[in-house]
Amino acid sequence: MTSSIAENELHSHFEETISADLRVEPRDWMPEGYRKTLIRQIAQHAHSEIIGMQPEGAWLTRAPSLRRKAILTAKVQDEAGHGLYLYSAAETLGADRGDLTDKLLDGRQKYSSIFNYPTLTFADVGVIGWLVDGAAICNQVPLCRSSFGPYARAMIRVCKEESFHQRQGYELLMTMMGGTDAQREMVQESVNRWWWPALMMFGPPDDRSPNSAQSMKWRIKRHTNDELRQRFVDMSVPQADALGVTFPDPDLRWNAERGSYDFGEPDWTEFMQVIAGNGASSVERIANRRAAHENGAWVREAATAFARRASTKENAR
Ligand code: BYC
Repeated sequence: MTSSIAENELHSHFEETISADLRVEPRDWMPEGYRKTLIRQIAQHAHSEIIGMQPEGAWLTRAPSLRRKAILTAKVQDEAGHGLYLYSAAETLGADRGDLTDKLLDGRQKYSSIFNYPTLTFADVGVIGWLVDGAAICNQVPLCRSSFGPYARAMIRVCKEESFHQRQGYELLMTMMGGTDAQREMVQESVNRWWWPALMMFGPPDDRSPNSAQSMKWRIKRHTNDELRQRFVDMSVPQADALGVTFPDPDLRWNAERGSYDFGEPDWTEFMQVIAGNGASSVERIANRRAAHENGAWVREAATAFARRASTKENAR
């Protein structure tokens, strides 16, 4: 009886915190569903950052100049940093990082669909910066106001860095568009391959998004998948015009009544296939991640041995 009264009070306090638009912090009481949803989303996000190093990382040894190589190295390292902030945010909810990695490797947790496509040309590096980081920013800026404090704070830093990534991608494409016909064709061909997968990053349409309604109530998410997808299309079309490329969508046109662009439907069957682990590069991405994890075992062993020794010394004092 007493405990259920106490539980009700905790619940009301949690609801008041959410409706006053304050932040829930790790030591605060929270419903189990809220904790689980956050761990699911933050882990998926962290895995995406880490797996997301691979498609661009594949071009590090083939960058066309020292300058491009230095820029790309810095970007890929930034993504590793984002993964680390996010795993740390998940740990504040009681998740164990080793366990999250196991779940990624055996397919119990997902990572973003976008990283299951191969990078075939150097133009892909620019297009990923422009469209993939662009979509990530569109999705993540509202997450800076997410109700869970550590996630919201991690997002502020991530978004600053992603904006820089988007600029470098766009600048690379601008340079290529000012080059030869072959370079311009390479950019257009890359845009044609990445446009639809970029739209899929926002998740399934709202009427097929099982988690959105509850996540919006808890203010983990601030906008629905379709709202953010629309925002991204509206933002990207003028950028494509300025660049001199087109998007591969015959239904894309300005709708003056809505004050937004109408656009076609992404291939949701392809999306479901990709998130089920059947994307063109899915097997390779997980195999590389597994190999990196296994090759890093000695580092983890050394680090934990050092931590154990340090704490034994501390206790002996
Ligand atoms: N890919 O009910 P829904 C980046 C799953 S990369 C794979 O709408 P929710 C970057 C979803 O998890 C971007 N799976 O879900 C890095 C759920 O399955 P489970 C990473 C997807 O969570 C390097 C099911 O489909 N960003 O930053 O309400 C270089 C039903 O979906 C996807 C984030 O993760 C997808 N695209 O909404 C450059 C942002 N979409 O978990 C860039 C944070 C949906 O029930 N995450 N699913 O098995 C979010 O905002 C939300 O989790 C989503 C999905 C909008 C992605």
